[in-house]
Amino acid sequence: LEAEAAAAIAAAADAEALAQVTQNFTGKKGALTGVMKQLGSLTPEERTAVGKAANTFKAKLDELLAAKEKQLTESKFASLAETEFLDLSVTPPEFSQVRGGVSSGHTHPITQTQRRLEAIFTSMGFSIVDGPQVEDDYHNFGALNFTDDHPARDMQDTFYTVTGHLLRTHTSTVQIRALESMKPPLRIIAPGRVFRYEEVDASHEHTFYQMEGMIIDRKVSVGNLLHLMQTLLTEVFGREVDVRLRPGYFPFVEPGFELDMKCLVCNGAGCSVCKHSGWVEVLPCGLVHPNVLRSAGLDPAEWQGAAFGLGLNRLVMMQHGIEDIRHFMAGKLEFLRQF
Ligand code: FA5
Repeated sequence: LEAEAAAAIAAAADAEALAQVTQNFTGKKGALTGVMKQLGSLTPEERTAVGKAANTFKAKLDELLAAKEKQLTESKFASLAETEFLDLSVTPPEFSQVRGGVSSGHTHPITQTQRRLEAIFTSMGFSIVDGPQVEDDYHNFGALNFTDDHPARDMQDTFYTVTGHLLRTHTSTVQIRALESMKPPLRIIAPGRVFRYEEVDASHEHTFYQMEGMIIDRKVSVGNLLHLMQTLLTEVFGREVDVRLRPGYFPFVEPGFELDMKCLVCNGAGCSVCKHSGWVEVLPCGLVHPNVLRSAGLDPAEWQGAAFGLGLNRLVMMQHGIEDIRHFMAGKLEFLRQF
């Protein structure tokens, strides 16, 4: 029996074959099991002798099985190493098509436009300032002349945290932060991420980007504001674009305006981005409200301000003819590689 077992084990080519061999000897109907079953019908002396022999055989069998199993595992890994090793010096075919074989990443289309705008505004003497994304009611609303029961609070549906803070709904919070930390005259831009509890569709995201701009000086007019916005749009589009200016209401500006752009996704013909109106809201703006200046400790008789709040996602959509705002955060390389 021992020679038979040794031959069967040696012949087993893989783990399944080895399991079968084990079964053949020690399974329910196995050869060794058969021997053990007969022990009861033997004389006590025979039983001792056969029992002992059976135990020795079992020990030998286990030893052979274990050795074979080890050998099979080792040779399996050896062949895996042959067939499945990774040559890290090889350029994957998918990437070799990009930029002549060298794959390099690039910034997100929103970041690209943001950086261009930062360059043009810093060249005009603006500083880039930042503010927290988790804000308090005072910086998002109170200091911006929204009273507690102001209906305009509902214009921007807000995510609140359990600690009573909120996710800023606009970059206008940074107007207040800048007024707290800088001395006028000042010129700032504040690009950044904002959040609204919003039903998502082709032109609305819950998480999007704005770029705030503000100038505070002794004499600031609507003319200054229009010039700034014209510069901004010409820089991004490289040509004059069709815009329309309407009165707009925001508690922190007086007067306030909405600047709309002719929709460049459909060329004004009507699509889901412009809600079939042919126009897209991109640049609300106005002169800083005296109450905002006062709450920052500035005398409105001495200081004036102008501010705008650019919707960066929508601007970039107009720039590249992007038909759905959801592409920006979808993380799809097919989309991102186009820019
Ligand atoms: C504001 O957020 C004001 N803080 C803007 C402002 C600043 C006015 C300074 C006056 C002075 P509004 O809620 O309209 O305004 O948003 C500004 C822009 O952000 C919109 O024109 C639009 O382009 C963009 N926007 C608003 N909601 C969304 C959204 N859910 N998804 C994508 N873009 C949005």
